[in-house]
Amino acid sequence: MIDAVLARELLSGMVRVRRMEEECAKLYGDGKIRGFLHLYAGEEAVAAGSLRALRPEDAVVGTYREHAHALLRGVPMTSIMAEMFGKQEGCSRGRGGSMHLFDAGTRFYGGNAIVGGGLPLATGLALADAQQRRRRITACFFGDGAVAEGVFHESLNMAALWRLPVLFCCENNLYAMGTALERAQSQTDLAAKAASYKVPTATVDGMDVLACHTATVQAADHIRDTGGPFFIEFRTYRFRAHSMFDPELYRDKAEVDVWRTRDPITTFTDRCANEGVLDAQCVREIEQAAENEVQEAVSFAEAGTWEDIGDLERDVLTPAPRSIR
Ligand SMILES: Cc1ncc(C[n+]2csc(CCOP(=O)(O)OP(=O)(O)O)c2C)c(N)n1
Ligand SMILES: [Mg+2]
Repeated sequence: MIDAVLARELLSGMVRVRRMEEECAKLYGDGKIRGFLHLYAGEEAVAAGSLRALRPEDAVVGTYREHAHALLRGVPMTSIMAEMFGKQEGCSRGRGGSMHLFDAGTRFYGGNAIVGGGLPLATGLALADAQQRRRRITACFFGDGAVAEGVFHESLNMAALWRLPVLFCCENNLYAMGTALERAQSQTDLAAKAASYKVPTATVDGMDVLACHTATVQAADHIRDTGGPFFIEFRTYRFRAHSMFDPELYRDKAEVDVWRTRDPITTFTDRCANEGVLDAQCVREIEQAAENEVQEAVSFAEAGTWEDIGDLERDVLTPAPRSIR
C-alpha cells in the first residue's frame, strides 16, 4: 500500500510541472517567452520521485531541461516564470531565461546549456563537501547524450577514485536531439558505463514515480553511508519535441503514442485510485492548486519589470570592444 502523504506529494509534484510547462508552451506561442525552451512532458516522474528523496542541505545541478528540477527543489514558480519572461524578478534576474534557472537559496546550481556541463560542476561541489567533511549530496541530472561526452567519464572516474558524494541521475529518454541512443553509442546500457568506473548503479523505470523515489532513497542512503558516488539510469521518454524548433523527423508518431500510454501522471493517478490511496476529489484539488499556482506565476511575470538598458554591462567582466558597441 502506497503511503497517502507521499502519493499526494508525488502526484502534486508531477502535476505542477506539467501544468507549468503547458502554460510555457502557450506563452511561447504568444511571444511572451522567447529564445530556447525545452519541455519535460513525459519525464516528470524522474524529477518528482528523485528530488523528494533529497534534503535541504543537498545540492542539485540540472541541464537546460531543468524547469521541473528548479520547481521541485523549491524555487517559487513565480520567480521561474518571471525568469522565462526575462524580467528582473526572475531567479536569475531575467538574464538567464529558460536554460539558466539558478537559485543559491535552495542550492539549485542551475540550468546549464552545455551538454554534460553540469557533471564537473557537481563533482566539484561534492569535492568541496568531502574536503569540509559535510555529509551532503550533490544530485546531478543529465541526459543520455551527456554520457557520450568526455566530462562524463572524467567526472565519474574522479568521483569514484576520490569517493565524492555525487548522485549521478541520468535521464535516458532515448534521444539526444534527433539522434537515437543506438545510433550514437556502442554500449546502450548506460549503467554499465558507470559500473566500469566502479560506481554502484541502479536502472529504474523512469515512468514510475514511486520506483524513481524508492531508488533515489536507496541511492542517497548509500551515498550518506559510504561518502562515495551512485549512478541511477532513469529510463524515460519525452513526449514533446526536443525544443520548440524541432520538426521531429527522427521518430515515428506511433512510437510517441505508445509511450504516451505510459504517461507517469495518468498511470500513477489510476494506481492510487485502484489502491484507494487518493480519491477523485483529492486529485481535483491537486489539479486546481496547480492551476492557481500557474495563474499566479503568470500574473507575477507579466507585472515584472525589464532591466534598465543602462545596466546592460553590469556584471559583465569584459566590456564589448568599442567597435561593436
Ligand atoms: C557540448 C554541447 N554539444 C552540443 C550541444 C547541442 N545540444 C543541445 S541539446 C543536445 C542533446 C542532448 O541530449 P541529452 O543529453 O540526451 O538530453 P535531452 O535533451 O534528451 O534531455 C545537443 C547535442 C550542446 N548544447 N552542448
Ligand atoms: Mg536524451
